[in-house]
This record gives sequence, structure tokens and C-alpha cells, in this order.
Amino acid sequence: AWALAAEAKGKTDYSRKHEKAIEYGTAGFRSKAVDLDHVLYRIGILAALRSRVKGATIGVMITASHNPVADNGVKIVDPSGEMLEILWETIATNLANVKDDELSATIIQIVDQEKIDLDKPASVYFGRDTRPSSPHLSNAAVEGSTLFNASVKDFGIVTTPMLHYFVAAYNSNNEYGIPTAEGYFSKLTSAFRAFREEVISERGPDCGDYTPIIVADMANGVGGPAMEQMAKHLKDLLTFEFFNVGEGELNHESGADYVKVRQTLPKRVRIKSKDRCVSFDGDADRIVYYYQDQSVKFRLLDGDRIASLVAGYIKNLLDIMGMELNIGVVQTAYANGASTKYIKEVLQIPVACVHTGVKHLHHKAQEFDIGIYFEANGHGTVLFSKKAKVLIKALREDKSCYNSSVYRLAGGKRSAARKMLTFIDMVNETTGDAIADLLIVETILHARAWSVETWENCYTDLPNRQLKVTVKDRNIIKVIDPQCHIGEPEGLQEDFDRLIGLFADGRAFVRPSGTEDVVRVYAEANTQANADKLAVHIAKLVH
Ligand code: 16G
Ligand code: ZN
Repeated sequence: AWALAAEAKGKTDYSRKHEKAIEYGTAGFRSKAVDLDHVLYRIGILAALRSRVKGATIGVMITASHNPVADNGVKIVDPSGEMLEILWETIATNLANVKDDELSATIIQIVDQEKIDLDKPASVYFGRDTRPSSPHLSNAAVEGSTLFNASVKDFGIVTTPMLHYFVAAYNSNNEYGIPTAEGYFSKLTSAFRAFREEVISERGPDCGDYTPIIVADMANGVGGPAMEQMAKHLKDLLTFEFFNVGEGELNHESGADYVKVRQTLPKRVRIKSKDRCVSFDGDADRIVYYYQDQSVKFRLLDGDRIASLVAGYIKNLLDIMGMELNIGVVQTAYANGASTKYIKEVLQIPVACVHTGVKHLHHKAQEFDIGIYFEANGHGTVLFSKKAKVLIKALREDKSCYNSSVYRLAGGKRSAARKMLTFIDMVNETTGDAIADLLIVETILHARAWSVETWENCYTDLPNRQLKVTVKDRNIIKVIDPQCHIGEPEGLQEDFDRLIGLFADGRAFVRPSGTEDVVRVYAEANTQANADKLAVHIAKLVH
């Protein structure tokens, strides 16, 4: 171990060239790409160690998601496709920040502390987004892993959720799927096709207000090439018109984050009134829908809408199946108040609120038999417990109804069970996945025979506004709960409350960003003018 650790230190290409500290945050390490050489190299080493601890393949994804093109980042994917365990986030942060001459000792310390046997095999899967800095950073990480004798497989340019899927699939001995791009596309699209066939065999081909045409803004990220592949599999069922598929700058004036935060159309996209449009973010783990109504007004259908649509449909299938499963929706403070109300009161499904960041939502969703989680920004998925899967499978196989007078009813139950099972194959249970989520939404709209407007009519969003404020030290603001009540500075929450009380349907909060050096402000109120006003006043209190 000492010999390897000493050799690790010797790689001068990957020496630490600046003193800036970096932290394994909400979505791994993120910073300016030029500052990341040593971090990627060290993460490559750490992934090789982690693989031995878990006795499984580990993933390393090089991306900074929706951030500007000059940024980059990296995150580690654990064996079942989930995010890196929290304890190891600290280990990663420490390893990334030690001085070059402390590197060997730090590696040895991890090896000792975690009782790692370096003679055991290790295996690391790599993926990266379309940033110009990604190949170089990927090489740095691959070198780190290779030095520590890991076998390495580089998938090249793939979406973040695809890499999560590859890791989960491989470690499940192909039970979750085949760990290749083809395996991924064929799993999702076969399920999509099977679901359509089930719906059409029941109802006939007429799909009412649903039209199978989608305008897709890919933000010049990995979603472009991936979706073009996916679209080939489904060209008889879905028609896509793609924009921002690689000719321009990544995430520039386009993509899910731009559309959601600014509540406006992305640039360089041509649409007609009522076209159903989607935007992905740069690494294709977020999706938002939108359209332009007759009065050319922009209408957004964000993650909260997707959660409501999915929860409502699943609840419906459960009712048909007569199955009592514990179903829940997980949101964050950014969820529009109207969506929470709709899910609780109309759909009668419990809603949990957790801190921002996918890992928090994912963990909470695991507490339900069927846990639906979405951040308002469009990141989300659906998790099914083992129990749920076993019960639904049993119902699909149930032949008891063949000779009985309740044949039709039982047939309906079995059909709903078949739909649920194909639905499970269509979601990416490892993490939010723009491609899988698109297929889910299209499936439900088709099954319900809904247009994008019918979908939107479920509830009316409360007008809202997001702002960011630059302060000297954003971390002096401490939030004490998922609703983002302020613990420190003392008295600030009381000031907020007095202000919020002046606005009808007012709700507002701030939190230090985990990915940018800013404090984020969120406000909602009965009118757009009031939401804007409340946001501005809250921002002033933070300054
Ligand atoms: C990251 C998180 C996302 C969260 C966002 C908040 C993951 C994979 N992504 O993108 O869930 O909404 O950070 O960013 O965890 P902020 O802290 O800058 O507001
Ligand atoms: Zn992303």
C-alpha cells in the first residue's frame, strides 16, 4: 500500500496547483474545470478503494449538470446506482483537499481505517458529459483508478442516469438490466411499447387529445445524442423535433434550469402555439415540460406537475388493482404550494418535505412501498419496494378469475398489474432520469388521452419568483428544517414572517446554495406582482 501511495504522490501532472478548498456537496464536487485536475485524479483513486470496500463496481460521472460550460465536476455512484454514502463524502472532501505531500499518508489512513485489502479486485465505470474539459478530467480519474489496479470501463459520453443504471445493472448480475447503452434503451423502450399496446388493446387506438409530437430542447448536452438513439427505437410511436443538440454552447440560454428559473422559452427553439415542449439539463437528469398558449403566454409544467401526474395515475392503477400499498410523494420547500395542496387534498396522497438535494428525496421515498419524488426543478423518479413488486407480480399471475363470473373485473385488475410492471421497467429507479421521465409522462398522457392543457388544468400554480443574492459569506445563513426556517442569524426568520404575513398566500424562504456562491430566494403569493415584490423584499433583508 505504501508503494502505491508513494507512487500516487509522484504524479506531478495531477499535483494540487492552488489552495482553494473544495467540498463534496449536494451533487459531488463542482467548480471551475481548470481547478479540478488533482480532484479527479484523487477521486479515481478513491473509487478504486471504494470498489474494494463494497466488493462491487463503482461509478464515476464527470459532469457539472446545468452549470456553465467552464465549470465541471464529479460524483461517485455507489453499487446499487445510488449516491455516495454520506460518511464517504467526508472522506472524499478530505482526500481532495490535502496538500500533495500529505496525499500518501491520507490514502494509507483510508486503507487502514476502512480495512481495505488492496489485493482484492476493483472495478470502476466512467462516464462524462459533453463539456470540452471532460475528456481530460476523465483521463485524470481513470489514471487514479488504474494506478490502484482497478479494472476500468469508460462509457464515454453518456447521461448521468445512464451511468447510474450501468452500475446498478452490472452489480445486480443483469437482473436490473444489461449494463450497456443498448441494454438501457431497449429496457426503457420495450416497456414503453408494451404499455401502449396494453392501453390500445383495452381502449382502441383513439387517444383523444393526446398528440405524439414533442419539441425537445437538449441544452447542447448529453441528452441530444442519447435522445436521438432513444427516438430511433420509438420512431413509429413518438415524433421529436430536436433543438440545441450540439451545435452551440452547453446550457447557454437553454435547458431545464434556464427554463424553470426564468420561466421563459429557451433560445433557438421554434415552436407553435400548444406544441408540447421539453427541456433537459446538461447531463439529462432533469426534465421540465412547457408550452405556449393561444395568447403566446409561456406555461411551465415542472417537476411538481410531473409528480402530481405520476402520483395520480399510480393511485388510479392501485385502486383498480384493489391493492393497499403505502404510497407517498416527496417534495422540497421549492414545491409550488398549489401542487402540495392538490396531491394531499385531491389525490389524497401523503406528502413529505425534505431538504434540497436528490439524496434526501431518494432516501425519504424509500420509506414508502411506492415513493414518488420530484424536485420542482424537474429531477425525480419513482421507487418501488420489494414488497410492492412481489404483490403486483402475484396479481398479474393470478389465474383464479378465469372460471369465475367476476372475469371482467379480475381481467381489469390483471391489466392494471401488467401496466404497473411495465411502468416499473420504464422508470430509472437509481436516480432522476430525463429520458425515462419523458417516457413516463408520455405514457400517462396517452393513457389518459390528455393534452398538455388538460394536464395543466389539474391545479393552478401559485405565482412564484426565484432570485439569487450574492453575500460575503453565504454560510452565515443556517436553515433548521426542510421548510428552510432560519436558525441564524437570529431574528431574521421573525423579520421574514412579518413580511410574508402582508401577502395573500405568501410563502418565502432563503437558503445558501450548495452549488454556487449565492443565497437563493424563493417567494410565492397570490399574484405574480406580489410574488416578485415579496422576493425582492426578502432579498433586501438578506443583504
Ligand atoms: C444539485 C442537486 C439538486 C438540487 C440542486 C440545488 C443532485 C444530483 N443535484 O443540482 O438535487 O436541487 O443541487 O442546488 O443532488 P443549489 O443548492 O445550488 O440550490
Ligand atoms: Zn443534472
